[in-house]
Amino acid sequence: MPHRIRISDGVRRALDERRAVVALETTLIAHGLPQPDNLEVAHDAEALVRAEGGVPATIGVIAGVATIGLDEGELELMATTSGVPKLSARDVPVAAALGVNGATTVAATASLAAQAGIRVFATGGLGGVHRAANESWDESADLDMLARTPIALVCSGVKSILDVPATLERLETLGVTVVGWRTTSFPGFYLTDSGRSIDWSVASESEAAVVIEARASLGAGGGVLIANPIAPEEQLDPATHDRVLSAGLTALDDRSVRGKAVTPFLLDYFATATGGASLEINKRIIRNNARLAARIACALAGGAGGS
Ligand code: PSU
Ligand code: MN
Repeated sequence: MPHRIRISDGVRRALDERRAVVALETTLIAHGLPQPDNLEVAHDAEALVRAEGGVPATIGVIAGVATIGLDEGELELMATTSGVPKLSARDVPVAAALGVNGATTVAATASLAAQAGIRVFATGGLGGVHRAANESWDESADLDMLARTPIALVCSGVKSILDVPATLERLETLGVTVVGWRTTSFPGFYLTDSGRSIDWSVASESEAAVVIEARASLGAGGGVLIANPIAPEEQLDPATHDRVLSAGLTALDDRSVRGKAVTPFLLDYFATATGGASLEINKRIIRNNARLAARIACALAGGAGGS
């Protein structure tokens, strides 16, 4: 049998020693951010996890092997090779069979991380329900995977290019535990507050760890979403945000952009229309979430979750 999953030595050791490990995804590197910012952020996220005493496990598919803990060369490959396919969970087996490289989405990364025994995962934004999904049926596999996978995902909500209220409804239906980091306002990625509220918040890393532990102990399986907003003074100016979003959605319609191309188109539209401001916020969000995820993983590893 070929080896389908490879765990790097460093990550393997950390897991054996029950140290804090944080999973990181590669779709945001290969498809979510432009060069050279993508590689810079990938490095920063790993360094921030290490600075908190954790071990980063960036996940992707390398020559058909699902790799937990990419090395420097593999990270560079994800960031600089054009045409690396975006792999959701359903695509990973095909990439494995064909022996190709691929960047893993939240859904694919969460599934692989949990299989390796990793409990905490950081990203920028979760995939969600697209606008007009009632006609297109376009809902990210991230949501269903989070419902089925025992992992805690630290993110800053979903981008406003998606349907935020519908995404929250689906998370409820799917039984994903959602808690805000020191807030009951659901973050709106570029914005501190999406305008939607959530029921629960946690006030500390150890409180987050206790929620994660409780979810695991109660035997329901499934994941926890920890929603970490960008600070109000660092968010995109809300008026600018609203203006760019509505212009971007119009441009989308005018040019009949659909399917997988929607997100890259709108992200690029935002970056251009805000003179790069949205990109800087995107990068900051990923760094913040990596740092918080590491702190929570340390609290879990240190027994703050009780076990
Ligand atoms: N949201 C972002 N940036 C991203 C993504 C989501 O703000 O790069 C990526 C993540 O990897 C996520 C994926 O898992 O897009 C969702 O894609 P889809 O909607 O095709 O499931
Ligand atoms: Mn989709």
